Amino acid sequence: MDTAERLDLVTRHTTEVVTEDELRTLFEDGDPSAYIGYAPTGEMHIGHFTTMRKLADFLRAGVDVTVLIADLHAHLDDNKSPFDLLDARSAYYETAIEGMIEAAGADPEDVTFVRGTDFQLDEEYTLEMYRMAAETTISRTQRAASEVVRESESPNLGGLIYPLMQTLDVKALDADIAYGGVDQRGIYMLSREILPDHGGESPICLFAPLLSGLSGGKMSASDEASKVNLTDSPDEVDEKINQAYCPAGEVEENGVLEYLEHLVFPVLDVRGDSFVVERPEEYGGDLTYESYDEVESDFVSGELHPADLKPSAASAISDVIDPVRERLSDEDELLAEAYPEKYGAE
Ligand code: TYR
Repeated sequence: MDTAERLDLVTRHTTEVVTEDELRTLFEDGDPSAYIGYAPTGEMHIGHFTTMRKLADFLRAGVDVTVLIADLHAHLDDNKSPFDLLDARSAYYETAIEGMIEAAGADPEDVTFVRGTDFQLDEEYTLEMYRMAAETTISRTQRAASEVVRESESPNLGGLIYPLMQTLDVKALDADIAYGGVDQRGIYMLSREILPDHGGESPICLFAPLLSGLSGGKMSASDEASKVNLTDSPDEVDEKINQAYCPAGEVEENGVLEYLEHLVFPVLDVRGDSFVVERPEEYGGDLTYESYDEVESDFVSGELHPADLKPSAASAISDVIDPVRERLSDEDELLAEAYPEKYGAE
């Protein structure tokens, strides 16, 4: 694969690359490495899968990939995960992420998994964190983390340490590329600014789009109807997609189309499959799509109606998440330990 092809693979379906020139130079110079971090908080859903799917592109483009299970971060962010659940949630995230990588057509064995506590308590790391704390203002740090860390009237100190540690992770993991959802932008822009003063290099950043919620607007962790969970049964997926905001001809905030564009088509592409919309003969019969753009253009022109799109989209989404669902269905105990309130014994 030449540099142009590798770059193409790595940057497709992203919202922003900071900067394209740096990325090109990196690929021309040798073997790049990338990392993505996840704080093991709530249950993983299809939004995570969309972001994760790119790891398959990285691997195919010859990029070394590390997944950081940022256990301490999950606690530092307003105690989203209680300290004594960090281990259980980390184990659940690891299993779910392996399932997603596999479902995306790559081998989870090719990815290195690391936990935050494996290295964030090292002396060198800790000392550098104190030095960073001495040199970075509260307002700059708060601004950087505002899209990630939970905000409240009286924020904990943990939310300020959080972005500093995320910055130090880039260096500790020796990553050339920091990859994540575009909500991570503020933090990594801070990293680009301050890491060179702390013995590291500014990371090249690659941001994935955040999917809209199925009810229109943002996806919400607490609104079950706003997203497809990885453990949802085909019937539940059907039901959620059927209820989803998907007005005829409208592309804006249309979660169903976004799922197709950012998850279903990239995965079908790897599997060499096309997307089929089943439609009664009287309405023109089945439609077969090789690319998302064709779907969008038929949807906008009115050739493809939401009532026909939804059931086919639901079954394609179900198909894509099926291997992850399978993997998790054998792991009752993992889920019960990670989320005792929802899955634990009464
Ligand atoms: N901020 C990420 C999230 O929102 C988690 C993360 C933590 C990412 C540490 C990278 C990192 O180094 O889930």
